[in-house]
Amino acid sequence: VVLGLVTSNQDKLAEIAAMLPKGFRVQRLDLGEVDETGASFEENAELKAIAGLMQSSVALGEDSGLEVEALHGAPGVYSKRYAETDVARVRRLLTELRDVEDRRARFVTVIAMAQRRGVTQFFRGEVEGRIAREPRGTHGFGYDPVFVPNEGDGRTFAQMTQEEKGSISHRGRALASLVANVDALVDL
Ligand code: ITT
Repeated sequence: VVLGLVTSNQDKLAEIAAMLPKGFRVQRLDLGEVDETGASFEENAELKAIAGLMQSSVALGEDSGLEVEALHGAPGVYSKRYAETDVARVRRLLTELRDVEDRRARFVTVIAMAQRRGVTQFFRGEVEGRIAREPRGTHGFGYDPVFVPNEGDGRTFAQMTQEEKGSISHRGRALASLVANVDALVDL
Protein backbone atom coordinates (compact mmCIF):
# COMPACT_ATOMS: atom_id res chain seq x y z
CA VAL A 1 0.00 0.00 0.00
CA VAL A 2 1.47 3.35 -1.02
CA LEU A 3 0.23 6.35 0.95
CA GLY A 4 0.63 9.72 -0.76
CA LEU A 5 1.27 12.44 1.83
CA VAL A 6 1.15 16.15 1.10
CA THR A 7 3.85 17.74 3.24
CA SER A 8 6.76 20.12 3.08
CA ASN A 9 8.11 18.87 6.40
CA GLN A 10 10.94 16.37 5.98
CA ASP A 11 10.95 15.40 9.69
CA LYS A 12 7.27 14.46 9.60
CA LEU A 13 7.78 12.37 6.49
CA ALA A 14 10.77 10.56 8.02
CA GLU A 15 8.88 9.76 11.23
CA ILE A 16 5.90 8.41 9.32
CA ALA A 17 8.08 6.36 6.98
CA ALA A 18 9.86 4.79 9.96
CA MET A 19 6.62 3.92 11.78
CA LEU A 20 4.71 2.25 8.97
CA PRO A 21 4.27 -1.50 9.25
CA LYS A 22 5.41 -3.98 6.60
CA GLY A 23 3.45 -3.65 3.40
CA PHE A 24 3.01 0.13 3.69
CA ARG A 25 5.09 2.85 2.08
CA VAL A 26 4.73 6.63 2.20
CA GLN A 27 5.41 8.83 -0.79
CA ARG A 28 5.68 12.58 -0.66
CA LEU A 29 3.24 14.48 -2.86
CA ASP A 30 4.96 17.76 -3.60
CA LEU A 31 2.45 20.53 -4.14
CA GLY A 32 4.43 23.33 -2.57
CA GLU A 33 3.21 24.94 0.60
CA VAL A 34 -0.57 24.61 1.08
CA ASP A 35 -2.15 27.62 2.79
CA GLU A 36 -3.37 26.62 6.24
CA THR A 37 -6.44 28.80 6.49
CA GLY A 38 -8.50 26.44 8.64
CA ALA A 39 -9.48 27.00 12.26
CA SER A 40 -8.85 23.40 13.35
CA PHE A 41 -6.30 20.63 12.82
CA GLU A 42 -9.02 18.73 10.93
CA GLU A 43 -9.66 21.58 8.50
CA ASN A 44 -5.97 22.15 7.81
CA ALA A 45 -5.24 18.45 7.40
CA GLU A 46 -8.11 18.18 4.92
CA LEU A 47 -6.93 21.24 2.95
CA LYS A 48 -3.57 19.53 2.45
CA ALA A 49 -5.12 16.16 1.62
CA ILE A 50 -7.47 17.67 -0.95
CA ALA A 51 -4.56 19.47 -2.61
CA GLY A 52 -3.03 16.01 -3.03
CA LEU A 53 -5.99 14.82 -5.10
CA MET A 54 -4.41 16.75 -8.00
CA GLN A 55 -1.82 13.98 -8.15
CA SER A 56 -3.46 10.92 -6.67
CA SER A 57 -6.96 9.49 -6.25
CA VAL A 58 -6.31 9.05 -2.53
CA ALA A 59 -4.16 11.50 -0.59
CA LEU A 60 -3.19 12.20 3.00
CA GLY A 61 -2.67 15.51 4.75
CA GLU A 62 -1.33 15.83 8.28
CA ASP A 63 -1.66 18.77 10.65
CA SER A 64 -0.03 18.84 14.06
CA GLY A 65 0.46 21.24 16.90
CA LEU A 66 1.04 21.84 20.56
CA GLU A 67 -1.77 22.93 22.89
CA VAL A 68 -0.60 24.51 26.14
CA GLU A 69 -3.08 24.61 29.00
CA ALA A 70 -1.88 27.87 30.56
CA LEU A 71 -2.00 29.54 27.13
CA HIS A 72 -5.60 28.42 26.60
CA GLY A 73 -4.64 25.97 23.86
CA ALA A 74 -2.08 28.15 22.06
CA PRO A 75 -0.07 27.84 19.90
CA GLY A 76 -2.41 25.07 18.61
CA VAL A 77 -3.04 25.38 14.87
CA TYR A 78 -0.56 28.28 14.89
CA SER A 79 2.34 26.07 16.09
CA LYS A 80 4.18 26.52 12.81
CA ARG A 81 3.56 30.27 12.65
CA TYR A 82 4.47 30.86 16.33
CA ALA A 83 7.99 31.88 15.22
CA GLU A 84 10.27 31.54 12.20
CA THR A 85 12.48 28.64 13.29
CA ASP A 86 12.29 25.69 15.69
CA VAL A 87 14.78 27.37 18.02
CA ALA A 88 12.76 30.59 18.03
CA ARG A 89 9.49 28.68 18.60
CA VAL A 90 10.93 26.95 21.66
CA ARG A 91 12.41 30.18 22.97
CA ARG A 92 9.12 32.04 22.62
CA LEU A 93 7.21 29.27 24.38
CA LEU A 94 9.65 29.21 27.31
CA THR A 95 9.44 32.99 27.59
CA GLU A 96 5.63 32.95 27.66
CA LEU A 97 5.73 30.28 30.38
CA ARG A 98 8.57 31.81 32.41
CA ASP A 99 6.55 32.47 35.57
CA VAL A 100 3.90 29.84 34.97
CA GLU A 101 3.58 26.87 37.33
CA ASP A 102 1.02 24.95 35.28
CA ARG A 103 3.17 23.31 32.56
CA ARG A 104 0.51 20.95 31.16
CA ALA A 105 0.39 20.55 27.37
CA ARG A 106 -0.65 18.11 24.69
CA PHE A 107 0.55 17.35 21.16
CA VAL A 108 -2.14 16.69 18.58
CA THR A 109 -1.90 15.16 15.12
CA VAL A 110 -4.78 14.84 12.70
CA ILE A 111 -4.31 12.86 9.50
CA ALA A 112 -6.94 13.40 6.83
CA MET A 113 -7.43 10.86 4.06
CA ALA A 114 -9.18 12.44 1.08
CA GLN A 115 -10.51 10.50 -1.87
CA ARG A 116 -11.65 11.70 -5.27
CA ARG A 117 -14.68 9.49 -4.85
CA GLY A 118 -15.87 9.49 -1.26
CA VAL A 119 -15.73 11.49 1.92
CA THR A 120 -12.61 12.47 3.84
CA GLN A 121 -11.74 10.30 6.84
CA PHE A 122 -9.92 11.66 9.90
CA PHE A 123 -7.48 9.99 12.30
CA ARG A 124 -6.51 11.85 15.48
CA GLY A 125 -3.71 11.10 17.90
CA GLU A 126 -2.88 12.93 21.12
CA VAL A 127 -0.25 12.72 23.83
CA GLU A 128 -0.42 14.49 27.19
CA GLY A 129 2.64 15.94 28.85
CA ARG A 130 4.26 19.06 30.22
CA ILE A 131 6.62 21.78 29.06
CA ALA A 132 10.13 21.53 30.51
CA ARG A 133 11.91 24.55 32.03
CA GLU A 134 14.70 24.39 29.45
CA PRO A 135 15.37 22.46 26.21
CA ARG A 136 16.93 18.98 26.49
CA GLY A 137 17.97 16.56 23.76
CA THR A 138 18.90 16.69 20.11
CA HIS A 139 16.58 14.20 18.40
CA GLY A 140 13.25 14.95 16.74
CA PHE A 141 12.23 18.44 15.70
CA GLY A 142 10.01 21.39 16.54
CA TYR A 143 8.95 21.53 20.18
CA ASP A 144 10.42 18.10 21.03
CA PRO A 145 13.25 19.51 23.23
CA VAL A 146 10.73 20.95 25.71
CA PHE A 147 7.93 18.34 25.63
CA VAL A 148 7.96 15.73 28.41
CA PRO A 149 5.27 13.07 27.90
CA ASN A 150 3.47 11.98 31.08
CA GLU A 151 3.88 8.30 30.37
CA GLY A 152 7.66 8.52 29.92
CA ASP A 153 10.48 8.60 32.45
CA GLY A 154 10.98 12.36 32.53
CA ARG A 155 12.94 12.63 29.29
CA THR A 156 11.80 15.03 26.58
CA PHE A 157 10.82 13.70 23.14
CA ALA A 158 14.15 15.06 21.89
CA GLN A 159 15.97 12.76 24.34
CA MET A 160 14.22 9.68 22.98
CA THR A 161 15.01 7.60 19.93
CA GLN A 162 12.64 8.00 16.99
CA GLU A 163 11.19 4.59 17.87
CA GLU A 164 10.57 5.50 21.53
CA LYS A 165 8.90 8.76 20.57
CA GLY A 166 6.77 7.06 17.91
CA SER A 167 5.47 4.45 20.33
CA ILE A 168 3.67 7.11 22.40
CA SER A 169 3.53 10.18 20.18
CA HIS A 170 0.52 12.00 18.77
CA ARG A 171 1.75 11.13 15.26
CA GLY A 172 2.35 7.47 16.13
CA ARG A 173 -1.17 7.18 17.50
CA ALA A 174 -2.86 8.90 14.58
CA LEU A 175 -0.91 6.70 12.18
CA ALA A 176 -1.75 3.51 14.07
CA SER A 177 -5.42 4.35 13.83
CA LEU A 178 -5.11 5.01 10.11
CA VAL A 179 -3.25 1.75 9.47
CA ALA A 180 -5.81 -0.21 11.49
CA ASN A 181 -8.62 1.16 9.35
CA VAL A 182 -7.09 1.62 5.96
CA ASP A 183 -8.21 -1.69 4.45
CA ALA A 184 -11.79 -0.99 5.33
CA LEU A 185 -11.64 2.56 4.03
CA VAL A 186 -10.18 2.39 0.62
CA ASP A 187 -9.14 0.17 -2.25
CA LEU A 188 -5.55 1.22 -2.62
P1 ITT B 1 3.25 20.48 6.44
O1 ITT B 1 3.91 20.83 5.15
O2 ITT B 1 2.93 19.02 6.56
O3 ITT B 1 2.09 21.36 6.76
P2 ITT B 1 4.43 21.87 8.67
O4 ITT B 1 5.82 21.88 9.21
O5 ITT B 1 3.86 23.13 8.12
O6 ITT B 1 4.38 20.72 7.56
P3 ITT B 1 2.31 21.76 10.63
O7 ITT B 1 1.53 22.81 9.93
O8 ITT B 1 1.60 20.52 11.02
O9 ITT B 1 3.55 21.23 9.79
O10 ITT B 1 3.00 22.50 11.84
C1 ITT B 1 3.35 21.82 12.92
C2 ITT B 1 4.28 22.64 13.79
O11 ITT B 1 4.25 22.02 15.05
C3 ITT B 1 5.70 22.58 13.24
O12 ITT B 1 6.23 23.87 13.17
C4 ITT B 1 6.48 21.81 14.28
O13 ITT B 1 7.44 22.68 14.83
C5 ITT B 1 5.48 21.46 15.38
N1 ITT B 1 5.40 20.00 15.48
C6 ITT B 1 4.60 19.15 14.77
N2 ITT B 1 4.82 17.88 15.11
C7 ITT B 1 5.76 17.90 16.06
C8 ITT B 1 6.43 16.90 16.78
O14 ITT B 1 6.19 15.60 16.59
N3 ITT B 1 7.35 17.27 17.66
C9 ITT B 1 7.63 18.57 17.86
N4 ITT B 1 7.07 19.58 17.21
C10 ITT B 1 6.14 19.25 16.30
